[in-house]
Amino acid sequence: MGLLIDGRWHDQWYDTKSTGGAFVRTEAQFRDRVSADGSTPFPAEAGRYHLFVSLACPWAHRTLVFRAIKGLESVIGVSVVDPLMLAEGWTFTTPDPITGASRLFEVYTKAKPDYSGRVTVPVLWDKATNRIVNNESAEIIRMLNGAFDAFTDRRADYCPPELLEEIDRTNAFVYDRINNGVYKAGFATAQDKYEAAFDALFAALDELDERLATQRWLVGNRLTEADWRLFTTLVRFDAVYVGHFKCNRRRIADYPHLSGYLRDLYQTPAVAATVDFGHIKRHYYGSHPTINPTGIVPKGPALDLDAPHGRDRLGPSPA
Ligand SMILES: N[C@@H](CCC(=O)N[C@@H](CS)C(=O)NCC(=O)O)C(=O)O
Repeated sequence: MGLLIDGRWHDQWYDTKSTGGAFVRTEAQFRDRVSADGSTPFPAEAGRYHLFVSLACPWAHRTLVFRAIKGLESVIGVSVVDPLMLAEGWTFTTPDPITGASRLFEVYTKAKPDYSGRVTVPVLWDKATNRIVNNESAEIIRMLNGAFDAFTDRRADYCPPELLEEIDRTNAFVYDRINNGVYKAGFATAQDKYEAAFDALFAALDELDERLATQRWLVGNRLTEADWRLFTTLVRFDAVYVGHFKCNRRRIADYPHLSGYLRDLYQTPAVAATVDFGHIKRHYYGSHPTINPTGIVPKGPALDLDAPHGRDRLGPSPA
């Protein structure tokens, strides 16, 4: 775990001292866009763009879900980093064939030799210019949703304009309380910061469970981006966040509606193949020695995400 300063790697853990024990996520720095109409320096093309992901990371997982549900597997390539993130940050088990890098920070310095900041996944890479287009998952999934429709027959729009405002509002709530909420609980180094994140997280899960009692999806009674952004946290919850991040008031399996909702999303065509519990568990339990010094990976829990979800009666199935 570390970061680049003026293009040089420094091995250091997150600084929570300056924030009284609270974990504060930093902003991604590469924020360009791929455009369908060529209005940006990165026009949509088949075979030109490449994703660097960890199968463990919930933010990177969003981009894999969108690549899968939009049928872009042959349009956008993927390199997967090793599950463990230790002294050199994310590394490749064997050198990456696209860039020749053996550590993800080399991909960042190839794009920007004097880069300063965290070296995070996901990364959307442009093979034509050897540049990073974007390293913010929220923006990458918007591009995958809309910019590559000329290259796929799966053109469902997960951010329809008439629902955008409500999607953005739901995303902001889910991001703060749930997606980032589990990290705020897990990476806190002060009891009060942990408890505040814990309370906010479970209040939000209770609220969503109630909402999902009468509707199949979070927004507008159709499957949208908001559901996928919640999915990547829910699917890790019982396997990792309950134990490793101490988010243990209850499991997703104990929620009457969130549990079926999670199975519904998991069973959407092409999605289960994006979920790798081996990587997920090895990464979290093995990469945070301050939280789990032995690195022992728990064998459980037994999960059955293929069980019937019974939610068809509440709304339309995915397009
Ligand atoms: N804003 C980023 C956050 C990505 C992120 O924090 N990824 C984590 C993995 S789950 C990471 O690469 N962390 C490495 C680090 O912070 O040094 C996004 O959503 O794309």
